[in-house]
Amino acid sequence: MKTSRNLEPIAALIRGSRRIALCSHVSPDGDTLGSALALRLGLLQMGKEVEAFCPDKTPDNLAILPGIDAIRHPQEAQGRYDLLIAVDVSDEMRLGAGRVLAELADHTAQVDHHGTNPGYAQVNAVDGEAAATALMIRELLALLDVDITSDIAACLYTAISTDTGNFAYSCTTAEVFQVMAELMERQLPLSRLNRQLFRQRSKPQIRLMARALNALSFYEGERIALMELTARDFKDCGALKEHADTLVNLALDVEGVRMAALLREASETQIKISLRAVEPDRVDEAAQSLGGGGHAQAAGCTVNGDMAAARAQVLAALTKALGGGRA
Ligand SMILES: [Mn+2]
Repeated sequence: MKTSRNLEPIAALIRGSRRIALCSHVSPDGDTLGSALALRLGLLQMGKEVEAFCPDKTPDNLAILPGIDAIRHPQEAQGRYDLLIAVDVSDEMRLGAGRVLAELADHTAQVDHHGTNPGYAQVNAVDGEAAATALMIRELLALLDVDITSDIAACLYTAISTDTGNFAYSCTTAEVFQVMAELMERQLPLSRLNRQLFRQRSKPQIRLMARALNALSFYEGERIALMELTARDFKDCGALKEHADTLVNLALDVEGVRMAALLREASETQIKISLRAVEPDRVDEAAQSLGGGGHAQAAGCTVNGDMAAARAQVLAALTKALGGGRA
C-alpha cells in the first residue's frame, strides 16, 4: 500500500471529529460518489455522525450505490461540522454549491487524485498518480481500521471501474488490481454491478443510439467521423440530453477513424459538439479554436448557428488538427 499520500493527518482529524460532512464535485461521476459513499459507510461504522453532500443531481446509472439516497444538496446542511472532507474535487470551483460547507466546518480536508489540484483545503491529500480517488479512500479506511463490508466494496468498485474506463484506460495500475482482489474477497457482486454500470441502457438511450448511428458520416479519407442529433431526434426517442453522453465513442470506435464528433442541437441557435480522438491525434486545440476546451483526446464546445454551419466549422477545425498530427 502507498504511504506518500498524506492520509494520516486526515485520519487524525477524523478520529478527533464527531460531526463530519463529505462533499462530491459538480456533474458527479462514479469516483466522486462511490468514494464519498464508501467513506460515509466507514465513518458510520466508527460511530461518527456523517452527512454526504452533492451539488448536482446524481446520474441514474449510479442509483445502485449503497447509501446514494442519503446524499443531500449542500443547501440542506444544518448546524456546524467539525470537519468537511471534499472527495475527488480537483479545485474549489468544482465544489459548486458545496463551497458553503467550508464556512460551516471548523476544519477542511480533501482527498483527490488530480495532479492540477491547487491544495485548497487546510489538509490536502492529493496523489496525481492514483488511478481513482477511491484507491486513496481504501488506504484511508485501512488507517482507520474500518472493516470493508460488501456495501463498501460495491462503492469502491464503482468508483475504480468508472474512473479506469472499466479497467481499460492507461491510468489502470497494478494497485487497481491489488485493491480489486481485496474487494472480491468481500463478496463484491461483480457481474451484477458491471452489467448495471456498463451495459444496461434505457430504451430512450438505445433509440437515440440508433438515430446517431443512422446519421454517421465520414470525411477526410474516412479518418473523421461525424454524428448528428436534432432536437426532433431527442423528442421522438423520449431521450434526455445526458442520453447522448457516450454516443460519440461509437463513431470513434470505427476502424480507421482517428477523430470523431457528435453534434447535438441544444437550441434553435446553438449546437453542442463533443470531440474525441485516438492517440496520438488530439482535439483539444480544435475545441479551443471553436470557443471550447477539454483534454487532448476528449474535448467539447458550443457553436452558434444551425447544424449545417456547425458541421462546416467543426469539419474545418478537425481537418486542420488532422493535418497538424502525424499523417
Ligand atoms: Mn476521479
